[in-house]
Amino acid sequence: MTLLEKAELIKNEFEADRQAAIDGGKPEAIEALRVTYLGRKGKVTALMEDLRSASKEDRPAAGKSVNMVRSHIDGAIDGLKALALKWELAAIINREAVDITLPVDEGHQVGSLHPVSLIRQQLMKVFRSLGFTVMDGPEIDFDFFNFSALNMPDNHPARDMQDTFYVETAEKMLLRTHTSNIQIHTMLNQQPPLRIIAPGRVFRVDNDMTHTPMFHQIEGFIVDEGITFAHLKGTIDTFLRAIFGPTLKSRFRPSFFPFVEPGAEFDVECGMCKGKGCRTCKSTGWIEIGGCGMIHPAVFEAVGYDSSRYSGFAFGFGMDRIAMNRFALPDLRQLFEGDYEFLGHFPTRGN
Ligand code: FA5
Repeated sequence: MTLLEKAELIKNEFEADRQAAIDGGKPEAIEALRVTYLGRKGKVTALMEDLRSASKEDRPAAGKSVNMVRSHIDGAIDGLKALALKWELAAIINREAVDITLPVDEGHQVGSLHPVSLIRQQLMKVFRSLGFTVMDGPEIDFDFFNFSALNMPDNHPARDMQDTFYVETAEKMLLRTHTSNIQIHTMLNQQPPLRIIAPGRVFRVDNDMTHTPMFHQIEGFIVDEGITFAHLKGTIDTFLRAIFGPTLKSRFRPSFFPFVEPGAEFDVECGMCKGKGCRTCKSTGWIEIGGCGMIHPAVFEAVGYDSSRYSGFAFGFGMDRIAMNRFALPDLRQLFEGDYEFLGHFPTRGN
């Protein structure tokens, strides 16, 4: 048999073996095939050795044909190796398949929402139904947005009401102490009418039963022609009754914030003692949950609004305080201790 014939025969044998290996579907058959043809003692290797002993005249034609068979088998084996990998992967997936229709293992507990998330979800639902747009703002901000533009220039004594974490940067930056910075960001970017709600994290150097260094506020404000304190009262009344129910006892107290005039603070009856007086409410029977008022003309001037045309109200409420009161928690810090047992008592979903 000539070398050319031998090469042709090996090619045909390979084709038959290849088909058998594919039909068998076993990855190990592919490796065996490679060894049979390309291994040290393989059929193609032997053919290459035969080529060395071919006569000078036969060598070019025989060499061409042997090389063609070799590269054909080489390429085919590479293809088969990729196929073998696919088979292996399919076998693993099959072996480790998860039957999602099986009942949940009794030992697993379903997570619940954090109390503050529950309150935020409920509040957002109410405010969306009242036509408010949700805004966000930076937690690390320039002094200007957190203080100066809110009618608290440098050295204003009201800055001491909110003990601040400063960030060491060339320009004066800080962790925002309240969500009121969003008032300024929004008003500088948009023209009235505005109806905005903005929940977010805020930070202060604070730590006791009703204060934590990180807490959550929800800022709300409306700017339009003809907005009055009655709109503010109506809005607060609506959203608090949605959280606490229609029998909620609450009160407005006159108070001072440089960015509103007049200003007020808002208290609800202490959820722990139902107004009788306890450690949590410092025997007053009330828990302060937020501040509010009519937006000060100086704020409108800082953002370029015409204060003779527009009026507006703003409020900033503590969502942790609302959660504390709603779920009758004696200490606000419980919300941030990550105690799985404690957190597991709350519903798994909001509304
Ligand atoms: C403010 O932060 C004002 N920006 C609110 C405001 C907005 C007034 C718009 C007028 C117009 P105050 O510092 O009182 O106000 O905080 C508001 C609420 O955040 C408090 O009533 C309380 O519910 C909550 N709060 C304040 N400090 C803490 C704290 N350290 N931990 C938890 N809640 C807090």
